[in-house]
Amino acid sequence: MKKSVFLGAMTVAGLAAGAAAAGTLDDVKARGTLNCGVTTGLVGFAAPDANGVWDGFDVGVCRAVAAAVLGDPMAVEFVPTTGQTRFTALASGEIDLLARNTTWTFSRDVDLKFEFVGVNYYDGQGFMVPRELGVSSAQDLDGATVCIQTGTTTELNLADYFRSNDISYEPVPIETNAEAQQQYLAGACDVYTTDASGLAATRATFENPGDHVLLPEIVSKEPLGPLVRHGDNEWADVARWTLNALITAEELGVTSANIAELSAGTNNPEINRLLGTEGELGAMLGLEADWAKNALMAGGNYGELFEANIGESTPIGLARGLNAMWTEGGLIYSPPFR
Ligand SMILES: N[C@@H](CCC(=O)N[C@@H](CS)C(=O)NCC(=O)O)C(=O)O
Repeated sequence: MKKSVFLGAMTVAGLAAGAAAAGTLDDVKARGTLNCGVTTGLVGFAAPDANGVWDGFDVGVCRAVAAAVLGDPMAVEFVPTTGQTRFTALASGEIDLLARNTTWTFSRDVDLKFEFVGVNYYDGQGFMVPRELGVSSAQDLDGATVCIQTGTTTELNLADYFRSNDISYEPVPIETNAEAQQQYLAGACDVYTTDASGLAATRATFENPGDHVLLPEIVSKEPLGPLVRHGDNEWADVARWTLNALITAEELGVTSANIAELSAGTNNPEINRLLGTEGELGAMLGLEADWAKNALMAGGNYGELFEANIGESTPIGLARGLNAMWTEGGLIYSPPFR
């Protein structure tokens, strides 16, 4: 009797520790699919295409991880999440990985107990207004109504910015980007504020993007990256080094076009370790030797993913800026593959 009570308590403690204790890497392998939390839809970052297939820069992270672990970039169950629901989805084990323009902050790490495995987009918060308002600076927004997504850093930064500049505003709280877009275009708010990349992505879907301006002020740091649960270290390693593989591949010039040729072996030892023809990096992660090759074949290296989904040749038109490689004056940098 005593023993069964003790075992019962153990089970509850085990559950409370979440899926992390069991090891998400094993769970994903056993399930054969990756449950990846994304946005409810933000074109360029994560949205279903005309055929209902999820596509985008954050989706590319999910597909790379699925390819690294399961050898199949399509073995992903996409779970749409809002600013509010994303953290519960991850904490409860409903998703294995959250790849949803989520800002790495102190409290999300330390208090909510998540582990950010890197940064895939260095961003900052901006403001969009209709051109006809004639506003040219955020300083001119005194008294404005502002559409803002709840459960986001945006909400907190907005309060900080207006307070420290001694200007007032009226928040119009909304749940999703689609709703924000609708409300903003209907004139329910004068201003839409969110991550600058999100503003560019949203504006690109407008009928007349030129009727809307992004104000020059960037009022925060928003390092956006994928995250997992605390204490799930092997799984965190897989996600972290998959992202690092995409970054290192760009640095080393490994692309979709040459990867088949390079994975036959090269005279560059780091390329060989990355692509699994030398060393045991895959086995150290609990994966096949060609894990990074599979991840790269899913959508190309970091720069290819950027250009194809959100880069200057897309309607979203984002410059690399801070997201250029460190060798090009940006912040994108991976530790070495050795
Ligand atoms: N980076 C901020 C904001 C993230 C956020 O919610 N961004 C919006 C606008 S870019 C979004 O992704 N919306 C997509 C959706 O509603 O599903 C955070 O982590 O709190």
